[in-house]
Amino acid sequence: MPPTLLWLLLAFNAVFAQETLPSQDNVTDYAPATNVECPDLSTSSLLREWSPQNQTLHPAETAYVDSRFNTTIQSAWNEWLNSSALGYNVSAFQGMFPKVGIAAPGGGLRAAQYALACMSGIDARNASSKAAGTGGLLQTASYMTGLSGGSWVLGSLVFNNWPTAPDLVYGNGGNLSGWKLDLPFVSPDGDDVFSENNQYFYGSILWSVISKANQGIDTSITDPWARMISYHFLNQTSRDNFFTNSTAHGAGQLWSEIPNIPAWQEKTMPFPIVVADVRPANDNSTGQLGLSPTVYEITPFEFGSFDPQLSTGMNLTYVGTHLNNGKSENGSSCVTGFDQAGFVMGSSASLFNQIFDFANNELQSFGGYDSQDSNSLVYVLQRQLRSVRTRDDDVANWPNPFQGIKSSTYEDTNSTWLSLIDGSSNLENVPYGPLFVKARNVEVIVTLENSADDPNNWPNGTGPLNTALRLSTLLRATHQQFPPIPQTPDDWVSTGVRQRATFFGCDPTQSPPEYPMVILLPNAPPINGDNPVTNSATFTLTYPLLFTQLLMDQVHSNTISGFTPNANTPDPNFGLCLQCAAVDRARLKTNPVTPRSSMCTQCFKQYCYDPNNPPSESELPNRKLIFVDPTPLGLSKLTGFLSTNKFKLVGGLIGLVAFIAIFCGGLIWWKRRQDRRLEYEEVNEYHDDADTMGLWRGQKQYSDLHAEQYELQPGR
Ligand SMILES: *[C@@H]1O[C@H](CO)[C@@H](O)[C@H](O)[C@H]1NC(C)=O
Ligand SMILES: *[C@@H]1O[C@H](CO)[C@@H](O)[C@H](O)[C@H]1NC(C)=O
Ligand SMILES: *[C@@H]1O[C@H](CO)[C@@H](O)[C@H](O)[C@H]1NC(C)=O
Ligand SMILES: *[C@@H]1O[C@H](CO)[C@@H](O)[C@H](O)[C@H]1NC(C)=O
Ligand SMILES: *[C@@H]1O[C@H](CO)[C@@H](O)[C@H](O)[C@H]1NC(C)=O
Ligand SMILES: *[C@@H]1O[C@H](CO)[C@@H](O)[C@H](O)[C@H]1NC(C)=O
Ligand SMILES: *[C@@H]1O[C@H](CO)[C@@H](O)[C@H](O)[C@H]1NC(C)=O
Ligand SMILES: *[C@@H]1O[C@H](CO)[C@@H](O)[C@H](O)[C@H]1NC(C)=O
Ligand SMILES: *[C@@H]1O[C@H](CO)[C@@H](O)[C@H](O)[C@H]1NC(C)=O
Ligand SMILES: *[C@@H]1O[C@H](CO)[C@@H](O)[C@H](O)[C@H]1NC(C)=O
Ligand SMILES: *[C@@H]1O[C@H](CO)[C@@H](O)[C@H](O)[C@H]1NC(C)=O
Ligand SMILES: CC(=O)N[C@H]1CO[C@H](CO)[C@@H](O)[C@@H]1O
Repeated sequence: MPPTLLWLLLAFNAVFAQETLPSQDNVTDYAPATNVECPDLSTSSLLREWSPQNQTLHPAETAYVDSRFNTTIQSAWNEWLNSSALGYNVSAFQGMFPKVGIAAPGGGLRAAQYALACMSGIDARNASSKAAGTGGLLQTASYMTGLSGGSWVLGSLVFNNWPTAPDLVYGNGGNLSGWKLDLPFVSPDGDDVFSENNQYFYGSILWSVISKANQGIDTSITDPWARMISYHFLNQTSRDNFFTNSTAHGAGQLWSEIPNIPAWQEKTMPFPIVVADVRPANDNSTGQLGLSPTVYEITPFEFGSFDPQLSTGMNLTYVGTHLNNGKSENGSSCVTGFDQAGFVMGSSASLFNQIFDFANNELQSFGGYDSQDSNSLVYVLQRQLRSVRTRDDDVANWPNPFQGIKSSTYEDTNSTWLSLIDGSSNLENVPYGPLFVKARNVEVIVTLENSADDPNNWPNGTGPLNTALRLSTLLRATHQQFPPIPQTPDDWVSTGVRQRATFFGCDPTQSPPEYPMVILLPNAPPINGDNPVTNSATFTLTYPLLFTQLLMDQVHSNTISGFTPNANTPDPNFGLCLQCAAVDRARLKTNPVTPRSSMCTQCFKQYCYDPNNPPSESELPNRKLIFVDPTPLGLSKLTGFLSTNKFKLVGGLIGLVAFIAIFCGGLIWWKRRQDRRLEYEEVNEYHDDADTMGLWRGQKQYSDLHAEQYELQPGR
């Protein structure tokens, strides 16, 4: 038994041994309020339904997007575009600029950092981006979507008042404390989970989750996960107060309260949307999700979907309320405060399902263990996998507000609960769906693509290809179509489009255009031939500061540089070329149509993907594909242990699984106690296990390793 894992498992006992919960703090603000008077449902509905043929946006969304477009965004375009160099008379566009959306894909902390650095490369507030001509695109965005790790950067920007990238990630010495990614998610005080500080941390997290469970709301592994995310991505947590109960650590910050944030009121932020998938109730499989289940979106106003089968939005303020046919199951009583920012981000990043599948497969594929240590590790993990699998503890539990709605088309119309899972579960790792909704009329989609598709964690088009397929089959009537792209991952690789900025959909044939312009800003090896540090593994959950700095700088440099064919130097015209791509749709709205300028025509030859004349990877020489860890001494003891034991698992994965093991045990125990109020008795069969493993057994009748150690006994 590896000592570290054992400590992790033991930590729970210590946490739960402390029975009395003092209530002097506000991490309990994580608990939703359950007995809130519902609005008068006879005059107003919490649900907004539309037909697929006649989609409507929430009026408050339209109001925000329009008024931002007419004010802030107009000046942003005028400040960004270098009209003389572009060869356009920008005034002739008469303010009919394209509507821009930005998509931040999933991929854990790599994705969050990549998206942030890439955004900094197109941010007018960054001097070098501004000088390169790329800085300014960010300010034109009407929408931004995020999924999984991409939802963390989105939520973090929004709830910290839309700061610059360096202020957000490193802190500003004032009210922003940085992401603190050098503090491990799982055990922020270091490998010794028994340390006083780690114990405080687990205690505070569990206290939050328990306060939610106390309201009678089903919790799951996503809840402690959501709380851990909040310590890094929401404000209120600094290095000084990390291990204290002196602030709420992000608890109580609600997605529906985004409109109170100053940057919203000043209209400096795009309209934020988080994407999550669902495992439908009738889907028994534990493997890959298909493309047909509903894809959900969470805006500051609604939880819902524009997928034709649902076409309904639920008032986000009341989203914890279980509705049946639009009526509260609890009469006039509703739930508020369920839409915790951390929980929204945690739901979108609820990838435990995949982790367990992955871990299970990986573990099974390791046949001959020679060390006793690895045997017991595998043994413990497998028991955890079993205990989690059957209980829906690996999903985010959302009360279904759509029960009884759209009964002829909606697959979860009979479900009381929705099992939300990671937004990438259907292989659409880029949160494109909301941006293609016809009613939103987005004309330019900027993709901060850093999906870890190939073995070196570089993207290979898997996400866009799956979205294109979903759009052209299930969503034909309700969504715009994807522009032409290489048709297989192999083609994405051989054309090189995944390794440098590429514009898709440059030459639509219809008016209005049959698809938006898609600008791809992919995670790629440094153009100068340096070793890459930006393709770290998705499950790496600790980044030493130096690592973060190198990653941010490499991404920044690639983002502002474009590429020069057959060379390792930046393209001095890339800034202008990005402007050409972003503004191109405006030409088509003038009467007569403004011809493309010669500058932009030249740019498009280099950066547009033309399916009839595809480019080649060979134009991108000397690119190094293999990740080189810039901070090898920064490895945690746990990772070190695993590498010496030759576990070829994705970095950090085991740490995460161990963490999950801890919390699942406690949560399952807690939930059962809540639900049934029965006593537990240790099963003799497991006594011996526990003894050989040296597990702590206190004076209580139960230990809290995990539920399999107990059997329900009828209450005495
Ligand atoms: C579309 O929906 C809106 C809002 O529900 C409604 O006002 C309008 O009449 C509908 N239009 C059509 C053509 O059905
Ligand atoms: C924004 O401008 C458009 C076009 O000028 C106009 O139709 C619309 O009413 C304006 N919206 C707001 C909220 O000002
Ligand atoms: C506009 O582009 C020209 C030519 O590339 C360049 O010399 C000039 O500095 C640019 N102006 C601004 C404001 O970026
Ligand atoms: C640019 O367009 C505006 C508005 O159409 C027009 O008034 C102006 O004369 C144009 N400028 C040039 C140099 O063509
Ligand atoms: C601009 O980006 C560079 C590279 O990441 C960074 O070093 C610099 O601090 C940034 N400046 C601002 C003002 O954000
Ligand atoms: C932290 O976030 C909350 C909610 O968005 C906000 O009210 C508060 O002002 C923020 N604090 C700082 C220091 O940014
Ligand atoms: C915060 O409260 C929880 C729950 O009572 C407790 O377990 C934890 O130790 C507390 N942290 C500190 C620093 O007191
Ligand atoms: C789901 O699995 C259970 C047990 O394996 C089986 O009894 C049930 O019929 C399955 N349901 C569906 C809809 O496949
Ligand atoms: C949610 O419902 C409340 C009460 O009816 C209402 O005041 C609020 O505007 C609604 N919010 C949205 C986003 O529709
Ligand atoms: C919902 O339940 C009804 C009644 O049991 C059944 O007829 C219907 O097929 C179910 N719908 C779905 C989508 O499962
Ligand atoms: C592309 O990525 C998928 C996973 O997303 C992987 O299975 C496949 O092998 C990759 N193909 C290439 C050519 O990189
Ligand atoms: C400062 C503050 O708002 N403290 C509150 C924290 O939460 C407890 C109850 O959970 C309240 O009593 C405090 O007023």
